[in-house]
Amino acid sequence: MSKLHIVANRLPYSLKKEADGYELVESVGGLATGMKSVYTEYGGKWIGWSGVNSDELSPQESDAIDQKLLEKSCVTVPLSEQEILEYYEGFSNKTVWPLFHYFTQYVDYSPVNWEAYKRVNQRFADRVLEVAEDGDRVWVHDYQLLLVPEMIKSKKPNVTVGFFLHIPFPSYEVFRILPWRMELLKGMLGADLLGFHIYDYERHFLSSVRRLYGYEIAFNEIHADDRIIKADSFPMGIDYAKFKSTSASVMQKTIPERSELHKELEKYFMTSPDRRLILSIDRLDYTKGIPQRLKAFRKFMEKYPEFHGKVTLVMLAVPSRGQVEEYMMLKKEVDELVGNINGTYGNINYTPVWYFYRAMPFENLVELYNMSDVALITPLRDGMNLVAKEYVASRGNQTGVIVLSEMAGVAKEMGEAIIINPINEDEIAEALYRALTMPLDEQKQRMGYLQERIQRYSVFKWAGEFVDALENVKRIQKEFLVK
Ligand code: GDG
Repeated sequence: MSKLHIVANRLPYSLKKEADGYELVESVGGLATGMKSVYTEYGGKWIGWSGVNSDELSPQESDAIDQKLLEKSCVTVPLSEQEILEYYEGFSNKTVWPLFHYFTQYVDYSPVNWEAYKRVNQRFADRVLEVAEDGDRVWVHDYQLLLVPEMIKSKKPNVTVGFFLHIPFPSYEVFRILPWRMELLKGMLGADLLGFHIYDYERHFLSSVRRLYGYEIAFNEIHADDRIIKADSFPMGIDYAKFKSTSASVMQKTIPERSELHKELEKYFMTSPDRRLILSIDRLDYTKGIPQRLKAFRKFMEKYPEFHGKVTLVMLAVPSRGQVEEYMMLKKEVDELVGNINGTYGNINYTPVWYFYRAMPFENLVELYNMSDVALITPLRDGMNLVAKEYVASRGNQTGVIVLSEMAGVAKEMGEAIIINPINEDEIAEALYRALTMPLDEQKQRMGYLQERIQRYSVFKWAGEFVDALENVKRIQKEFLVK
């Protein structure tokens, strides 16, 4: 049977330093969950970085780690401190990330980082070429590895390559700004199948291919010289059953068994039957629209004094890329806004914004999903946004309302949410009012539809469909050659 290998910047395990060496810690992220089911089923390897700076490892430590990971079918790509700085924090996160999210003012055009990006992409591709045999399939993930598909294809044309982009692909007018636009597209076009979360990103990609390479495009097939390449949209799902069952089990716990957070939340609701909770969860990233969200909440407080003392915004901001200047500035702005709102509207018994700048254990996350009346999700740009889907899966009693940015890929699947423009503070304030006063029957009806839809297209289904589509491309390519 032909194998299927996964390539991603990170492996599905991270390393934890213990007294007697490094321990593997299983990653619980959406990608790891979905992909594990795939690469283990098809007997392949997962190729990626372990998350550790290779300069800090002795050759013996490095060998021991590689061996441990190989037992889990993982192949490591080592990265030195300099490479982490230039390839990962540099070109990936200071060039591609802001550009693809339309933050052109933040884009860093460093040729040194570009050179490092090419070198490190080549190293990933070389590792793939060591393990992939003719007839195998390789599925490459995300914006850190845009050059890898072509680097594989040019050496092993009989390996079928799939690529999935987890972030938006920007419009041609934005993409063309990049001095290395031709090289990036060439890298992506090494794939036989290119996947995007939604049709808009696929369409932007095809338009860039047409304009920059002049290839003929028939519907979603690119006729690139002697090859057929397909682009399609695959909206990523979640492990729905896991959120649903964890949510049910945390709520069934007896009082002494409950987490501290759970007990605190219960205390909050017990003080008055009118108490409401609004939830906001994301990495602290400028694409997520966090300051705009806080300003909209402030506006809501200003306009609707009857909610003072009754509504709290729980804001979980997970630290991210803290060494990058724009992220430090964002942190400062968020800290100040939270202080301003709490200073203005809080009192000894009431704090309008509960702000957590840290990651929480999975169980606490699900408790927050389960116990919040409203999910406030307002990114300025977001490839998909899995938080919205996780909130839906965790709503055991089918109540709850989502206020959702039209700029998130997930908005295409969630017509039942209250859709807003994330820059429009007045609109968000009104949406919050509408969400907090929505009759329970209407909430249940909307949530019922959402649950049905999100449950159907889980992360497993998503991965399965991508793999099937990869097979299908092989067939189309063969037919094309016969003609
Ligand atoms: C990229 C794209 C696209 C968050 N806080 C905690 C925690 N999380 C988990 C959530 C969710 C994940 O992190 C965040 O996923 P998102 O989809 O919202 O966003 P990105 O990290 O930006 O991911 C995005 C995604 O790729 C997939 O293609 O949807 O658009 O930007 O799963 O649950 N998990 C735990 N504690 C926390 O405090 N345990």
